[in-house]
Amino acid sequence: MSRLVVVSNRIADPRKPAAGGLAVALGETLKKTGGLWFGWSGKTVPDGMPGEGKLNVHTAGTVTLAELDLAEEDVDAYYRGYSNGVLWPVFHYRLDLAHLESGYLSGYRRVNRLFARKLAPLLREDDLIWIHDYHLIPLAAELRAMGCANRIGFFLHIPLPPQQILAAIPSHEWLMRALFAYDLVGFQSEADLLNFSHYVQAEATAEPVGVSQFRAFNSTVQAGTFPIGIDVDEFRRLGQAREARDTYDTTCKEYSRRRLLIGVDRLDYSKGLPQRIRAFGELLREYPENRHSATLLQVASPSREDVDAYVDIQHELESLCGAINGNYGDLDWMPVRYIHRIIARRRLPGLYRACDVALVTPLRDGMNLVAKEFVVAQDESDPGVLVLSRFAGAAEQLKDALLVNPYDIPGTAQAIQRALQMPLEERRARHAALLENICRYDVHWWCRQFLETLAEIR
Ligand code: ADQ
Repeated sequence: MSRLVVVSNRIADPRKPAAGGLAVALGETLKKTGGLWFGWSGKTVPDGMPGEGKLNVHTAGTVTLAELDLAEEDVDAYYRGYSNGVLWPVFHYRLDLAHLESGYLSGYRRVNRLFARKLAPLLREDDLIWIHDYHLIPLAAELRAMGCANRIGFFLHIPLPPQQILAAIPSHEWLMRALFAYDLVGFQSEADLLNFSHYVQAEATAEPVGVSQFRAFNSTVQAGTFPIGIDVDEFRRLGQAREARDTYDTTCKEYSRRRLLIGVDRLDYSKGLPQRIRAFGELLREYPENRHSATLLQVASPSREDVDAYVDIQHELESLCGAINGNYGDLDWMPVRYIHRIIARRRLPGLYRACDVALVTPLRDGMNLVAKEFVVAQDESDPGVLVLSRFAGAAEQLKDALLVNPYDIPGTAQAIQRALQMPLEERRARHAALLENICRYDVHWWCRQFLETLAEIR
């Protein structure tokens, strides 16, 4: 079995309890193969020179963690600038928020080259390399330029937009050509793969040569869909532990005579939070029986607060919640509880279980794991209902959720009303179907599926 080398923007120590499903799943394979995890430490070197970085290598059990400190100027251009100011908005279909005219590209290339330079000496001939996400698209091309002949796979955690949107990035051809340096490219959904296929046909005057093999830029690449899942067993274990049970008890007690709806997200403009709050307001307006009865608990964790668009969405959300509470709230009832904070992972299953409805309504999302976590946390004999955006990658798998168009505010309000009134039998049937899919395609399946496909490519 080859050693696995994982490269991602940030590293999570797989031994720490706060590590999510991804770290746990990758950690298992890394442990088995005595693997290496390489990424940015999240720290900057004071007065560091652009393109230079300090590498710290340490071991955690059988796994080696290699963390790179970066120069402040590089973090500005590579991370805040190009990754989060250009690629994130464009890949989430938001050209209006993208800083396309910026000069961040050179910093993005510089840091990818630095990653390659620091990683190359640590590599062995038969290592299997797995690179993650939009921060590192050109990394394989940089490694190839240094003579690396290893098998290299890439997984995109966020959506790939249609060709007409991608083509707005001035260097889109360079970016997409870089994908052809990989042996395998994985997407979250069929929609993303289709967009890739269209891009290749439209831009590269080339035909796909087979179901999953694409030819362009004088080379071929295998691409497929590998929808990411959650660690179901780990999440169930968390749900049985004391902290989750306490959270369940206190939440049930606090809202004893009320219906509870929940949203849990990073505070990001892709998550459709203002539209969701408006839909909840519409619910109270259109279906007055929910006044004094339904409460929306929205937890939004702080994210990328040094990027303007994120500050704007925060203000918009605060004012929307304030307006609804002002209009409909009463001495003994607040319609929206908005919490701008991260909730400890150990408490999440208890919180989800105490809620009647989850609102997972992103405008665009690679997958969305909250949808899957909510389903797993439910009591099977009396489960809550998932209202899910059709624009989340998860919608391709979770067809038994109530699928909504988050831009359609009255339509979403109607779906929420339906969720609140759904008879027990229908709730159970939908929940069972969702759970079956989520258990079958869990994060371990995803990890195995990708790595086996990569290892078998000729
Ligand atoms: P994210 O955009 O970060 O990830 P998502 O999949 O929704 O989104 O959530 C990741 C995790 O963060 C979940 O486990 C969730 O429980 C946790 N989380 C979110 N908000 C939280 C809060 N306020 N408090 C506590 N925990 C919170 C990217 C892509 C997604 C894709 C993942 C994995 O954008 O589409 O599903 O990667 O590939």
